[in-house]
Amino acid sequence: MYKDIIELINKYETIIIHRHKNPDGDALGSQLGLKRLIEINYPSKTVYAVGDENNYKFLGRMDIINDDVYNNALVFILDVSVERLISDDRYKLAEHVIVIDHHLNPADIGDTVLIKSSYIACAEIICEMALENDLKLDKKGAIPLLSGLVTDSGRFLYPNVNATTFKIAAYLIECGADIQEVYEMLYVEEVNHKKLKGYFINNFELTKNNVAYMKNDLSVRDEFNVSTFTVSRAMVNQMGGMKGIDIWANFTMDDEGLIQVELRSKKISIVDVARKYGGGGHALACGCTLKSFEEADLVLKDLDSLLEKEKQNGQE
Ligand SMILES: [Mn+2]
Repeated sequence: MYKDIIELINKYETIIIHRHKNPDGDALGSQLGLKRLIEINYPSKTVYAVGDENNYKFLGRMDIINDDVYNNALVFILDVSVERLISDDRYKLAEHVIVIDHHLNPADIGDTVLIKSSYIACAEIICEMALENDLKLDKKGAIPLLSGLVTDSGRFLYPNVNATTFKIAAYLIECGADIQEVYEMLYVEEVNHKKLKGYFINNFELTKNNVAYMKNDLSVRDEFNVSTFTVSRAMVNQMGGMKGIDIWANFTMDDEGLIQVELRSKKISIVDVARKYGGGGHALACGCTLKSFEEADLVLKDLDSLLEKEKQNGQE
């Protein structure tokens, strides 16, 4: 599969790299890392990275390009494989679209699709491709890729971290990425962000079988002066890492009055619950969107009964 992708890179002169909307460290890191990888190994090619920007833009800025750049171009779509989540839909103008992703959702887009759902980060797949094809990588490319690996593995804490994760990290450090520099860049916090964490730690509630949860209306976002995304995705793991709490859920109202749901689990797969409510993701980290906080109670009930079943199995 990597060979097919390398052949396609060889074939095209213009390469444009997309990824999901509201990029996280892995989406941007994979995108900027792949851009640099192609630039230094194929200096005759012109490579662009496009999409929306958010507070991760310190990793690198996006290119602004005209529609005609897509004529006869090769497009990569990284860290996402479903159409509605892709940032900048002009990828449709390209001649060939390659999707590289590590999420469980079945792809609904792409001429060449590479999904490795056991991989912790999309950056890990990009690095494996580089390694297997003896591509050169420098510090400028290694830093965003290591940022992707670090953020999607929760600083090497998440349960699916394995030997490969560390091999890839070692490779990136050998290529010049300084892990302290990366941590400094990623984890020095704003005061309001730190205080929001305190708010979560002090206010989460528990269901009967200890699903930890928070229901955040718009006042939380406003009080701490952060985005909905920060309250939702960035805070969910404040409820993790506690003895006796195996599942945690974060329900956050957005501007449209919908409830953004982030679900996490220590070991039991919860992705079927996310799917039941129209969402998806990974086995232990997934999400969905709900219409109301009443619906959130149904999700909590389903999660709680997973733990109830687990408890009964344990007693048998
Ligand atoms: Mn990812």
